[in-house]
Amino acid sequence: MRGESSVFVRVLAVLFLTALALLAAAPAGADSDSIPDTLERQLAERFAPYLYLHPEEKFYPVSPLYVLPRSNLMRTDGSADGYLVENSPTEGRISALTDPAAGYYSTSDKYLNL
Ligand SMILES: [Ca+2]
Repeated sequence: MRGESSVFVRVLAVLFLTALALLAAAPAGADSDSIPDTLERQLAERFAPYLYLHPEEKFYPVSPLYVLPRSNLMRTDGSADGYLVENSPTEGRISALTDPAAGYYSTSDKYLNL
């Protein structure tokens, strides 16, 4: 019994090392990683989320890159409205603001005419 489990562990180890070798030898693909691009596409298609919108929905999802240039970067100062930090912030500017306690927020109603 003990010998059987030892063989099983060896087989698993060989399979694992073979899988690692196959991944390492896989074509890099256009993005230069070790995962074949066709597999990436298949996984993306298989697990892509479905988005169902109500037939009367007025506001459709848009890219953040569309909204950012039409928004204001604001910061709280204890008042009800806060203050303007920057018009049309870039994604680089927004991604640098990593402290949630700093009180930054965005408004876009002025530019999107909501
Ligand atoms: Ca790839």
